[in-house]
Amino acid sequence: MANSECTFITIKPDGVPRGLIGDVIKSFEHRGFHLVALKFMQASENLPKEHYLKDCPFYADLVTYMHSGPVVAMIWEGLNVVKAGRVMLRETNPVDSKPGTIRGDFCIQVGRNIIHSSDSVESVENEIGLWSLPEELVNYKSSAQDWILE
Ligand code: IDP
Ligand code: MG
Repeated sequence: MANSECTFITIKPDGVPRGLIGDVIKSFEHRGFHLVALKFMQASENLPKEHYLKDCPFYADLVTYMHSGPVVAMIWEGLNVVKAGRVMLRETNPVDSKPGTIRGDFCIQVGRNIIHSSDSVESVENEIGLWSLPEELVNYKSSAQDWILE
């Protein structure tokens, strides 16, 4: 069912000390998405190594960045949430992201772009498995959903 589509969102290690956890969560909450798992954690070096593709030129820096401090790993559920999440983040390089988007409002450099969002429905399952999020899943009904979807 499209309403139960999930995406994997991570507030990266720069987003945590910059005090952006609440703003990111607020964006998804206010949009009408449903939080179903949340974990505040320190990633091992291995996690970003497996998460990202080895062939990119900035791979080593990316791996270091992604385990340089705690992250907030989450699963958000809702209608078309994968696509909507990408639109809310906007471009990988914040300089190309308009104000009003998460990256357009909260960061300026591609190597410190504060947030990850799954880029396709196909990648969500792999990513949440890798980050051990399925064990954090909480199944509950929010009465707000009756007012968010017809
Ligand atoms: P995405 O996060 O928007 O899906 P990807 O192309 O999947 O972007 O790249 C993964 C992450 O790698 C980016 O979010 C960013 O942290 C980092 N990254 C991408 N391009 C560059 C770059 O040119 N220099 C440094 N880091 C980069
Ligand atoms: Mg990506």
